[in-house]
Amino acid sequence: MKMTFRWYGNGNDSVSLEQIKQIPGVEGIVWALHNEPVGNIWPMEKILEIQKDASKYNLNIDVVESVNVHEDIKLGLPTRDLYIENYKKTIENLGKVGVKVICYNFMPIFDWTRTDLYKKLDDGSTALFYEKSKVEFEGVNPLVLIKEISEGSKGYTMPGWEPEKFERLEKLFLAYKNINEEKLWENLKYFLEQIIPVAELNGIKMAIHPDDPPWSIFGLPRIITCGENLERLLNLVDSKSNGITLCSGSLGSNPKNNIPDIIRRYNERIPFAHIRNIKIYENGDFIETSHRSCDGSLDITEIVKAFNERNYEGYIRPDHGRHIWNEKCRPGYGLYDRALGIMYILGIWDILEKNKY
Ligand code: DNO
Repeated sequence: MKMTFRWYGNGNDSVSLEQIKQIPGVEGIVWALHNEPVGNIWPMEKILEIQKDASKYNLNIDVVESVNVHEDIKLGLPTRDLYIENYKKTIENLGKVGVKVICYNFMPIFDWTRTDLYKKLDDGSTALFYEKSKVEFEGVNPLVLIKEISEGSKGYTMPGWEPEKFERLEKLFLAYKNINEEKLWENLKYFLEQIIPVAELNGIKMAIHPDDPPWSIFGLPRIITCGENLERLLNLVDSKSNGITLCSGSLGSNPKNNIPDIIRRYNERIPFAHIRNIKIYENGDFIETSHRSCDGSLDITEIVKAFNERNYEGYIRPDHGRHIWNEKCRPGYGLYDRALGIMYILGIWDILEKNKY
């Protein structure tokens, strides 16, 4: 297992590379060109800048999260071919600096969705929270809800919540009226059939991120939601470069998803994993907790064990953390709780390794 830490870039993150370097076990950053508009070719100069920054601290840049997929590709519009060509060129550029994994998602319009970014936990810390009744009722106005949530982000930008997308929200919703789950599968297949050979040639594994939460919201289709659909994804293009980002917290918010089982089954096609815990309430609401198993509903020990049993050699990162010790940071992406998460994951891993011999 190779430990990594998500970093948003100089001037765009409350956490510095120097701090990341001092977290035990971290070998690389998980990065992206966050200011590059979706659909553009990522310029070589900007990629090289990140490489230069990271190499000062001897951190690798093997994992990119995310090269986002333009909505026209997900919608299957005629303009998709242009954006797919651009995507291929970005893959080639990333291959030139030795990137090994590209995380992406295929969620229509919205990436990860929460209703409260600073919900108080019993210990006084705050964390990301999803309240079903705020999202899942007839007549919900996504525009109002999303505006309200982003305004509550205390000025930090959030990955997948690019403001320019929300200016086109009404038009996008109209366009998705013609897209059901099967059509979305078709559009994903079309995309993968073109980009996977390019990824193969460049030594890169594409790793799709599960939908978060893993069910339809605002009437939009969502397909990367469960073990069965992950298998369907893997079979769309049978290549080691067509893989999964195993995100425990995203898949895990549906209690029917057995995460250790999914890991044991597909580990060879999981080049990258996000590990975090969530506490699911009886009514289906959920909140992100510390990584520790007993603090949430997911058995993180069992999840790490499943990776360990398979001698997992892919990349792992702790996922969202709580906001603790008065840290001022991007929602879910502070230093302290994610660093604690790393120590917990590595602690479990080390014991399991020791017990092997
Ligand atoms: C949120 C993240 C997601 C994730 C994308 C991957 O914190 O987990 O935005 O990066 O869905 O494409």
